[in-house]
Amino acid sequence: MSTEQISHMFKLVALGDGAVGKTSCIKRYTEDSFSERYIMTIGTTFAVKNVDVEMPDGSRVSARIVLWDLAGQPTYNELRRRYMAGATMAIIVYDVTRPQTFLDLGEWYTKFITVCPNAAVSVVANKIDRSDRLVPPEAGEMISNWLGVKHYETSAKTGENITELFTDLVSRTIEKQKQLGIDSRSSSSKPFKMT
Ligand SMILES: Nc1nc2c(ncn2[C@@H]2O[C@H](COP(=O)(O)OP(=O)(O)O)[C@@H](O)[C@H]2O)c(=O)[nH]1
Ligand SMILES: [Mg+2]
Repeated sequence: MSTEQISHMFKLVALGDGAVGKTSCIKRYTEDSFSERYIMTIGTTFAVKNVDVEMPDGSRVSARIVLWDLAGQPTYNELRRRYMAGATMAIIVYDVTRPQTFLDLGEWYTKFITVCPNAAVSVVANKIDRSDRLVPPEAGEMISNWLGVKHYETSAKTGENITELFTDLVSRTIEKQKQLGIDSRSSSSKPFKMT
């Protein structure tokens, strides 16, 4: 896909507790790779992915997603707010083997939606390949109904549902921006802008 054909540009942020698999989901999606080792990188890293999505009306749209991955858990509200600012979509990830990461979802959601009220959000139950799963699928369904967001069950390790998760977010973002009357074509959006 050449740059000229990209019609939309979006910023995505990955949220959720430490070690739930945020970096792994992004790596699986952008590089189709996975590492068992847990590497805590310092600062914010970016990945870029061009996608071609089919919209509900059958039309095809090309978009570029800039995926923001914040290493570590920001203690300062201001840093977290800057990281989230301008995002049109977010994944809020939890680890199905650690219930506490599920319990923390609501707080992540509130923090994000306060900064980006119009963004498309998906809650992600990650590590479903593991046999020591503790959080059942019903719990994820419940919270997604409660928050009014979509819910995906994924494994960054096997790649299950990873592409579906991101592709769906892009088409929902395009729909949402259309409804809001926002021109999200690349000439007018600034996914690298820090406020
Ligand atoms: N079994 C399994 N392990 C995973 C999965 N996703 C991430 N991990 C592992 O969980 C650890 C933390 O992953 P990472 O992506 O760095 O988490 P982050 O801190 O949220 O970015 C690493 O050891 C990964 O290999 C998954 O879907 N399945
Ligand atoms: Mg990470």
